[in-house]
Amino acid sequence: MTARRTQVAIIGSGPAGLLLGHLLKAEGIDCVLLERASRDHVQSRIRAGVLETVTTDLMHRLGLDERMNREAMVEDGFNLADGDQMVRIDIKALTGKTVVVYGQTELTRDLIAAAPQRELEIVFEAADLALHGVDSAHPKVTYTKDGVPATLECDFIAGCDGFHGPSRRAIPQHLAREYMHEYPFGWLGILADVPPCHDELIYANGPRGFALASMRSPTRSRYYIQVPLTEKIEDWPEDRLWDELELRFNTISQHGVTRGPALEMSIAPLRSYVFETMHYGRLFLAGDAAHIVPPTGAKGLNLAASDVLYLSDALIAHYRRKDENALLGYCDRALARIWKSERFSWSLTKLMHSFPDQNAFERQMQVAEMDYLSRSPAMQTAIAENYVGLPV
Ligand code: FAS
Ligand code: PHB
Repeated sequence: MTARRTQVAIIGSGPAGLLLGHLLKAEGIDCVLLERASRDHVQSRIRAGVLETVTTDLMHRLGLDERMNREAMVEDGFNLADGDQMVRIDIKALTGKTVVVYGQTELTRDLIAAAPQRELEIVFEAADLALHGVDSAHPKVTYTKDGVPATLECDFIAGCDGFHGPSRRAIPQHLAREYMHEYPFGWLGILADVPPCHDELIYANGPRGFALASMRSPTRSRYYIQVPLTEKIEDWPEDRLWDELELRFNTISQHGVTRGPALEMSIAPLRSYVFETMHYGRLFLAGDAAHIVPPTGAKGLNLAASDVLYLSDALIAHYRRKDENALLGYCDRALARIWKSERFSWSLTKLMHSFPDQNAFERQMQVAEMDYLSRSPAMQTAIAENYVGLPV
């Protein structure tokens, strides 16, 4: 059993773990990332696509934004449609801010590629990981690497291991509160090297349900439609999905849908989830380990970024100035922004999806809200300021 020491043991090398690792290393704080999956698997996952300023600012602060600045698409607006009625939300005019389209896959690749030269150690394929002594002064993490047991002793553990990771379970149930809201549908997504049907994102609702036209580049598109939770990927031959997408977007988009072979197709369930507390002893949770939002508001990755901005601030204050207040204040500071993003993601999901048990009145509420939105600069501003990301 090899035992070694670091200051902060970070579990998980998704966006939360990687950004935190780089932020701490940049301040001379020692840390090691322990990741269950292989490097290839982590780098091949297709997830987020829209980045708020909080995330792009962190990449800029780390000096890791060169490729993002070269390849990302800056979006001044996005669109909400109900049937053939489409409202453009001019986020640039309404907030002075923009968002960028740059795949989480690319962001993850940039952060992993920069790790060696920044001496940020990432242990991939760290199996059988377990947390110990999180409520003591000497926490540690045990795991096996290539079948060899190992121990990482540390001052703090950052649980950045996503919704299905072990960190959250290390917090005694009686000290925590869970909030869960599950939606009666999932998102079927497809990624293909075809030009986007519109120059900006379109979120579309209608009699056939929700659909999203997004992109990764001028030649790579990402589409989603809502599907019942009972549906399997086998139920969706590619042509059936392209037929559906043409029905949804050909009448409202600038260019119409171009078909092409799928690079990836997957179904993701939709849920809203918050785990309170994000701090227990020497353990701190960040990102999807503590909260999930439905992807409708494009908030998941960006909330992971704001969490690690707050957590890195607190750890730097601890190591630099022996200031314990920031660590004690981390949870409230993060949750304040998390709950507002949960509300926005939930309300946009309610507005833009058709619910199986929806009655005529509820449907009329969606139609009336869209009509009000199309005429109200105040309502558009409220949506715009949430979409670009609330202040950190
Ligand atoms: P992650 O889940 O990304 O990373 C956790 C890491 O921990 C993983 O690498 C995992 O392998 C590792 N891990 C787990 N258990 C472990 C163990 N026992 N030991 C070691 N490591 C372990 N968000 C947006 O902001 N915009 C979008 O457009 C958007 N679209 C999305 C579309 C889909 C289909 C999905 C599913 C999500 C989307 N999201 C979006 C949300 C998504 O981006 C997440 O919020 C983001 O990945 C959260 O990052 P992390 O908290 O780092 O968690
Ligand atoms: C995506 O491009 O994957 C994407 C964009 C916006 C969302 C969700 C997903 O709200």
